[in-house]
Amino acid sequence: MYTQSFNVPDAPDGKTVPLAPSKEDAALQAAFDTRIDADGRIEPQDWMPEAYRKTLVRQISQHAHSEIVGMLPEGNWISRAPSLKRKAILIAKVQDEGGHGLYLYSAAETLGTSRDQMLEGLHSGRAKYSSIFNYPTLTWADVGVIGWLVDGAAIMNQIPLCRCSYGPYARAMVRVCKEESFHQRQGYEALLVMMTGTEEQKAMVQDAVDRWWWKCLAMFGPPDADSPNSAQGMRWGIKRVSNDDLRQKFVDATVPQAKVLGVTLPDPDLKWNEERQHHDYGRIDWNEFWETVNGNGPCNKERLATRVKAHNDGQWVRDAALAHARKQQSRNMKEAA
Ligand code: BYC
Repeated sequence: MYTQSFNVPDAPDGKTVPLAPSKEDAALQAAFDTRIDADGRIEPQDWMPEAYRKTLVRQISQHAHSEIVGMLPEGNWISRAPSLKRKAILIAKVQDEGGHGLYLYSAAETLGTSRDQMLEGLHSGRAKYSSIFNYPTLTWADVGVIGWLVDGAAIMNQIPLCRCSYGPYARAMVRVCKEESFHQRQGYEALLVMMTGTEEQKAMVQDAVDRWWWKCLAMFGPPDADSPNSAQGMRWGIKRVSNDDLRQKFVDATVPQAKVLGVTLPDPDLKWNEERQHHDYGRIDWNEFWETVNGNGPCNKERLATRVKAHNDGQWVRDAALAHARKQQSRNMKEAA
């Protein structure tokens, strides 16, 4: 059976072969459950159930892929940034996203998967990455809106991951979140400046908000009732807050920010609900979300092609780094001999 880059042995009739748990496995499982129930951390050398390992590799590798594919829509604007200051900020941000990908691939590697395997999943189109990066960045205001809303949504989702039960993922997320916070602020600040500009600039910001708002709400994943991985992910302390609860937190946090900025969020049903003490919001287009997740969004093919080309073009760098490491190793061995 194929499940997001993994092969599990199939029985001849196509059903997965269940392995009978040994006594030792049962004791290890009990120790694992006790640690999870006590809100403890699992480290790479610890025993863990195969399903826990696979869930983590699935989530962390998808997350890593999102970071490096996320470099592309904004990277397109580096050469067109409106000033040296904005260009320097954008270069730093895009570089940070590359770094996040590296921390996350490293965290996933501690679970026994290789970077090559993960990248093969991405480049062949089998692995998922965040839906949000399959939309075009049409104007400079999109760069600001990605910082404000996309990174804002990412922070909302990622802060609870700093408390994930798997140690290397949780630790990687601490640094990622600090950097995402700068990303969100730089985006909001760029938009604030545009909103003090000409009518044309203000319209550009509003247009970008109109195009990105609903896509950002979908980023949190399907509604809890349609989220096959949520219950187990939360039981294991990988996910700490559900997709719908994070989405609600994001809406509640963003409404006042939009007011300060002077933009309208494109949802006629968006209003404060006194009883719930939260904002109500309209219906998300889940058909469009699934189309995009399944490879048919506006930019899926373009993003993947750019990513594969960048990887292939970088082959000589990997070859050179490897040759250098081999030379150094043999020199060290000669010196030690
Ligand atoms: N896009 O059962 P569910 C960033 C998939 S990087 C695509 O709820 P789960 C940034 C999901 O994978 C942002 N697919 O799953 C970077 C699952 O499919 P599989 C990335 C999505 O795992 C650069 C199926 O739908 N952040 O912000 O419990 C520049 C059912 O979903 C999406 C992370 O990756 C989506 N939006 O929850 C700027 C955070 N949503 O795997 C910004 C870490 C769902 O069963 N990941 N799917 O085939 C998570 O927190 C969780 O994996 C999710 C989904 C909340 C995304």
